[in-house]
Amino acid sequence: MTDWLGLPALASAHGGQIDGMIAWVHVFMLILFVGWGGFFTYALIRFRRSRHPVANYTGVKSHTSSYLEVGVAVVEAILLFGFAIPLWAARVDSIPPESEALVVQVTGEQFAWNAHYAGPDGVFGRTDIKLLDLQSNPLAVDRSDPAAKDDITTVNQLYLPVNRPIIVKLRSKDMIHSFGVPEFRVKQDAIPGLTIPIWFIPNVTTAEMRTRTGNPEFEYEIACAQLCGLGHYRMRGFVTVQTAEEFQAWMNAEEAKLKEQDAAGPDPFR
Ligand SMILES: [Cu+2]
Repeated sequence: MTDWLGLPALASAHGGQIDGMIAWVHVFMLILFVGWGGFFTYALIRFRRSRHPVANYTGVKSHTSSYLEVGVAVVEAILLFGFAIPLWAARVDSIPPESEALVVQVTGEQFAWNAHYAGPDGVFGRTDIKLLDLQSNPLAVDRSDPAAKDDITTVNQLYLPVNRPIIVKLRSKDMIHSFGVPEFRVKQDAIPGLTIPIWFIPNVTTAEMRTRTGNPEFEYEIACAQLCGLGHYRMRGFVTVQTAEEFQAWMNAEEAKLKEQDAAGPDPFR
């Protein structure tokens, strides 16, 4: 229904409402454009110099234009209070309980996206700034904390299960970045010092999307949507949306890797 907008393929549960809103705004703006354009043309002809050689300072006496302007304001109010604000409220107020969702901490930095999963215990392990190492431990996870032992971290790659609410807790290490995934109709600034939750339900797996778009290399892309420095253009991450089973298999494989590393003892090169 909103195909005519030419938006990126849709892959989240709430995205249809956003597209609907965008469509209404476009339709209304088209009506306004035609209306104002018509009025402008009418005024040019109706008040042409040959018919009105001398300016009339009294101006228009009819109230038609006032009524039209009130009409425009009413439609704008309907768009704002009837569509935009409720939609926004649903995004920022009705966050599902964390017990029903997958919670991922996503931390932006110049110029990468770091993801942190709590692992099977559902508890995010302690982080300690002293342990920060841009190469081996960009999130400064303290593996000596029992809750941190099963935590999974990735760089520029998110794995998400399909049809399950996802809560991304968005943070930034250095400056304002913006987490934008067009197919999910999600975009939120990451601000240093704040943890900002965003939530969505991805409802098309990467594999399905590859079939749908006919592009075997299709990937959901996290584009940094705030100019954040010289490397901004290469600040991109990818999201792989999987079935619940595939996602679990990925988690299990990561957990197995962590156990192996744990058994091998501390590795100074890790
Ligand atoms: Cu950025």
